[in-house]
Amino acid sequence: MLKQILLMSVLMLIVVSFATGHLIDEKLENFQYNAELVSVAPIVDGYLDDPVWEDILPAKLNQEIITGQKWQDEYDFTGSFKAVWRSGFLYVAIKIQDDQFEKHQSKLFREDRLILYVDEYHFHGKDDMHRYEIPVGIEENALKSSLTSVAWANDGQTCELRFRLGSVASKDNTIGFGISYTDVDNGQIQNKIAWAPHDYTQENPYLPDLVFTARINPNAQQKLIRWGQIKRLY
Ligand SMILES: [Ca+2]
Ligand SMILES: [Ca+2]
Ligand SMILES: [Ca+2]
Repeated sequence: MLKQILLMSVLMLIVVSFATGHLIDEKLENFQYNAELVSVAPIVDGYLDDPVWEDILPAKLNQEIITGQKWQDEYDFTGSFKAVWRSGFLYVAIKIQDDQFEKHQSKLFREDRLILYVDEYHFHGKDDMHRYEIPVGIEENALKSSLTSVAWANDGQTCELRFRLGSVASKDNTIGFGISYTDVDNGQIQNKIAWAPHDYTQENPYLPDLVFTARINPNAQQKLIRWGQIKRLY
């Protein structure tokens, strides 16, 4: 019985620390991305010409998370992402410029790659969440995980991702979300550049917030026009 009580209180402690987790880290306060609900989902083909991306604000990958310094070297790397949601899916568009792309190497650690974290239940700890390592130019479809599609275009300079999140993607809900680029130049890791606040490093166990926002009514019946159909008319 005592054992059970002890176990219960340990569990309670864990739940409480998870629940207040996002308040622990001051750097991450007021740092979030608002993913907006859209009436037409983008086509996940790697090309960012879907009309839906035009009105969406980008967030920059400009924090070096090995040193904790602000990333300044735009010749070496620049990157940004946008995100929207629709019908239980989160869509992410990524733009990358790298002075030296390292693709299709025999070893993953020699490849330029994106690292994404998705914490659907907003625990804000990196230990128990989905982590995706996506080498530049490597496409995936129908993955077993919640990341269902990965598509690249423009020689690895643009990428689109689709996550199946079900009811987690609903108005005003918040998830933990991390995105960074591991820049390998000359066969060696040079930098890890993330979307993160100033002073943030990879040792930080907490993730920034991504909030599902909706200016349009998520339940209104929308006439679904796929951008792919529009594209074929041109
Ligand atoms: Ca597209
Ligand atoms: Ca580079
Ligand atoms: Ca590189």
